[in-house]
Amino acid sequence: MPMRIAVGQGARATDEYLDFAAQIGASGIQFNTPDLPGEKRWELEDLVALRERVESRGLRLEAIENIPNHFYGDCMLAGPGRDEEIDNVAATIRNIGSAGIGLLGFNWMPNSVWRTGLLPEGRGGAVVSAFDLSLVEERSREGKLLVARRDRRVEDKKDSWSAGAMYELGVERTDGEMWASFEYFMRALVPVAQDAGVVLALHPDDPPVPSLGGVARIFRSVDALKRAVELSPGPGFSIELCLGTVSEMGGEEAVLEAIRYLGPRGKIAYVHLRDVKGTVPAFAECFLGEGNYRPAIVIRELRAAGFDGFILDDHTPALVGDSPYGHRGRAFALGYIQGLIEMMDLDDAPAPRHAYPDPGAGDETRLAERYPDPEPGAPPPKA
Ligand SMILES: [Mn+2]
Repeated sequence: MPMRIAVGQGARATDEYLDFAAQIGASGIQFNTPDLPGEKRWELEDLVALRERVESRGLRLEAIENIPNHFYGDCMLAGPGRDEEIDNVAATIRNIGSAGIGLLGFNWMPNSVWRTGLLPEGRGGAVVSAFDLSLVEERSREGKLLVARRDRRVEDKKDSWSAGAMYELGVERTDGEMWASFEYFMRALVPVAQDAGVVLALHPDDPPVPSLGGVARIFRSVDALKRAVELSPGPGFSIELCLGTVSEMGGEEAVLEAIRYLGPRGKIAYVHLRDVKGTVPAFAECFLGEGNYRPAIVIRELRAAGFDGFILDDHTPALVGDSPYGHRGRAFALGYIQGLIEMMDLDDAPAPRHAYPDPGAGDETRLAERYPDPEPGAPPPKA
C-alpha cells in the first residue's frame, strides 16, 4: 500500500473517533491499548468485533499498539509469573492474527513514558509536554512527575498523563537484565507471531535515558534498535518507529540514521511522526516544522528507504480550545503530513501534470520585455 496516514492512540472505537478519522481523510485507524475485556489476555471475538466496527465505516484497522502493561510486566522484569504471561501473550497474538489484524506494537518500558511538565510553553502558548532529567532526580518533585498510564487509560487527561503517579515498581533492573528478559520474550514469541501472521513492532524507550525509577531503559539509541533487529531478523519482528523518541535521542541525524538502517531491511512497521526541541537529557514537544528535524526531509527519506506503511501523529501540542484527545493539534499534524505526502507523490510522478514552456535561451528576450529591470530610482511598478 502507498505511504498514508492513520488516526491513532485512541482506546475505544467510539463514533467520535471513527468520524474524526473519516473526516480527516485517513484510510485507517490504530488503537493504543484498546479497551477490551480480559485481565490476562484478549479473546478472538472481541478483536474481530473491533476490526468489524472499524471496517463498517470504510476504514482499515492498521494496528493495535500495546497490550496492557500488566499482561507482560513479569516478562519485562523477569518476575515469577513470566512463563504464564508468555502463554497468555502467545494466545493474544494468535487471536490478533486470527482476527485479521496484522500488527501489534509493544514497548519494553515496565514503568512507562515519563514527562516532567505539561505546560503552556509551546509556540504561541500551546500546551506541550516536556522532560528534564535533572528534575526527575530531585526527589522533592516526585509528586509533579507525569506518567502515561497505558495500563489504565485515563480518558479525561491529555495523552493519559497522570500526575503524582511516580511509577515505583519497587525493583531495580540493569541494562544486562533488561536485555536478557527481552531476548527471552523474543525467543518465545516472535515464532508465535510469525505463525499467526502478526508483526510484533517495538517502540523505543521514551524518554531515551539510561534508567528511570531504578529500571534501565535499553532502547534509548539507534544502535539498540539495530541490535533488536539483529536478534530477530525474520518477518515476525519490526520496529514501531517513533521519530519523536528518536529525535529526543539525537535530532535529525539520529532520525535519518534510523530510517536509513531500518527502511531497506523492511524493519519500519509504522511511524510516529512528531518532534521535539532539544535532546536528552532535556527536551520539549513541539509542532511539526519547528523541532529538531525537517519533516519534509524525513518523509522523503522514508520514501527513499522503501517505507510504504502508515504514519500517525502520536501526540501533539494542544491547540487553543483543544479536546482531551487533542483533535485540533492532531488535525494540524495529520493535515501537515498529508500535504507532504501529496507533494512527494507529485514529485515522484513520471511526468509533470502540466507542461511549462522551456525557459531556455530563446525566451530570455521575451522575459526581459515582460519584466524589465527598473530604472535606477524609479518607483516600484504597479501590478
Ligand atoms: Mn511514540
